[in-house]
Amino acid sequence: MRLLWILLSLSLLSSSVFADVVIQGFKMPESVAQDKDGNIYVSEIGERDVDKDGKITMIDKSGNLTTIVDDLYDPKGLVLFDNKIYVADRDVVVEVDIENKTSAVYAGTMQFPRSPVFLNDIDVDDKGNLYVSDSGDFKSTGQIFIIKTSGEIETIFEDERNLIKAPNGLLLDGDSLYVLDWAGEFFEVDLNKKSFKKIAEGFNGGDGIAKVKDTFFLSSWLEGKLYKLIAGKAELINDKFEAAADISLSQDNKKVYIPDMKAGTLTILDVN
Ligand SMILES: [Ca+2]
Ligand SMILES: [Ca+2]
Repeated sequence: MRLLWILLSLSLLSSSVFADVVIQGFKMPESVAQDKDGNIYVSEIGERDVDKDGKITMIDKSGNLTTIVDDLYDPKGLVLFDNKIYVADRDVVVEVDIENKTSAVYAGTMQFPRSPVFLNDIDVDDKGNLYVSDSGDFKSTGQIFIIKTSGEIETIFEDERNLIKAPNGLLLDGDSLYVLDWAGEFFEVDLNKKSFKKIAEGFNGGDGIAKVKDTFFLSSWLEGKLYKLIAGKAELINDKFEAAADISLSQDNKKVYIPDMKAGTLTILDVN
């Protein structure tokens, strides 16, 4: 796998027109993020509902793979902040110290105002407050929490009409929090007004969100698809995945990383 990645990297450098780079060998990869130095971190669930086989794997710039921690349950969404990784792991948020390769519970189940069932995606603001989605029963019991730097955890707004059923993908952009619902709808939450509106729909089994300027990339886990969304209009750009999970952008905004949970791969797609 390591050699394959290096070969692909070399071919990438030598060619301006290239196919997607696919890195193989992950066990149920769910989420991905790149740090400022170019290292890529992937969460791997391992076997579902099996504890202590969940991992965070680092891919460095040379293509070497290193296990950062391997004692997690079913890790999903991850985000980087201040040299640490925050990862949604079932009903807790775990803090991973990259340097020391250790993990510790950062937000425990009982700290949440309502017990989370299926914590899924996570994002962070510039102060270190974490936003985390709970997909609940994947039908109608989802919630979105903020974990403040003080340790206090709150639901971010009351969705009395239950319009957001099973929030999965989250993306923070200024005062907006974008939410991709497993039920297929895409929402923008105004964090100041604590109100939200629907931007688009039709992403059944929606999972990850990435954003470059006014262009969104949205994945459907159920349909194995990647969409581009501009001004509310969706365009299918790839339907070859088995289960396109929680996508993210490269630091230079030129590539989208797509973990395929069923295929066990990470695809690097040039979107420049
Ligand atoms: Ca597991
Ligand atoms: Ca997800």
